Amino acid sequence: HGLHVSPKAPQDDSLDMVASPGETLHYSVQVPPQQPPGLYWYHTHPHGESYVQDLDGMSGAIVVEGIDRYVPEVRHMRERILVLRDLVLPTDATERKRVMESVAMQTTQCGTAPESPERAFTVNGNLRPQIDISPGERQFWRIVNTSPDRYADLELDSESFDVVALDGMPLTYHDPAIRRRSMSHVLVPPAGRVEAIVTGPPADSHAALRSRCFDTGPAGDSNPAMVLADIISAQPSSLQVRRGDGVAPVYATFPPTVLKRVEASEPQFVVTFTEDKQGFYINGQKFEMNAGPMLTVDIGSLQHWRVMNPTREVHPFHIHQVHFLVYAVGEKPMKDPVWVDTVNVSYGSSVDLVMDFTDPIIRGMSLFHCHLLSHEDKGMMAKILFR
Ligand SMILES: [Cu+2]
Repeated sequence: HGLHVSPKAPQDDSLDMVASPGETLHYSVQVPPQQPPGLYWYHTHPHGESYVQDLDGMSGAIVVEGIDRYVPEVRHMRERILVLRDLVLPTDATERKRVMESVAMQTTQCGTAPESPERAFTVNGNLRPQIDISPGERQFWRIVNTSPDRYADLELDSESFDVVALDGMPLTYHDPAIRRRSMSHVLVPPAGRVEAIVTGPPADSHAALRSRCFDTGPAGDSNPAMVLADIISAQPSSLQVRRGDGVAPVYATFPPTVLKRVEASEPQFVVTFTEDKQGFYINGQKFEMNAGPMLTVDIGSLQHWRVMNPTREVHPFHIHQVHFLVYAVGEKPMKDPVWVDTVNVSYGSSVDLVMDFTDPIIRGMSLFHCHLLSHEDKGMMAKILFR
């Protein structure tokens, strides 16, 4: 997920490489030198089964090394990889209450979603683990939300996240003037990642990593606030400072005039998410395994896309093989545009994107879809041919 690699077998082919029971698949993925270094992940992608397989845990984190070329200070920090997964709440009422209480799950209605919660987040497989950090210590946290459909609106009690990368993309990668961004909370949609520097709270304070209530809309699933982990004051640990590899960082800057021209142009393609009792659709079409591509794009271009969500619930938009710049929400310009590979599209709203189709490595048949995997399974996906 998120790698700028070929969509052709035996690489990132999500269409034809499906292992039947007893079968073995052999992948050989060539990650290019220009891949932005950061946190990525992998998960199975069989249309119709993606949701249950991801929920069952068929996924894992991938680190593309080299982020310290862009943010050298992380060489001096303890690094943690935090994989968020789901624990399905027990059906037994007493057990269910016990689990909900153990993570201090919000019991009042969260947002406009009327249903009661079904899951709790785990961190590296544990419900509400403890994370050690000494007062004032700075640690480098790399967090991936592998949930098939839960949003993690992450927050620290004590302070802000010093964000250095989103979706594997260092903030500085497209703009050397930006190094880090202080954020009081970070919305990590299903499949999203955040990499941030976190500072240890004072010794006498109780602090936690939390997920805030996120409003998924009147037709959405309940996504209540809960504690993900307790942050425990610990003695400073001895740390071996990692050495850099001596490779200079590469930047991929687009001239501001070029980006502005694309942003100001009419959308070259509009993605509209819709749903009804029979299924989920992109531009009125339900995904068909044997159908041709919904569109073909020629490699070498930046394109303005708009993603519209007229439904009554949120949908996270994702496209394979590329990152895109999110620069407007509800057709209003964003103060701090971000390069990501997965973006939430709020209900009754839209996002405007600059798609980066410049890298010839992505040639082949690819996919874009809603990353609520039950929606993808029920048709909210389409093919795109990179030519
Ligand atoms: Cu969706």
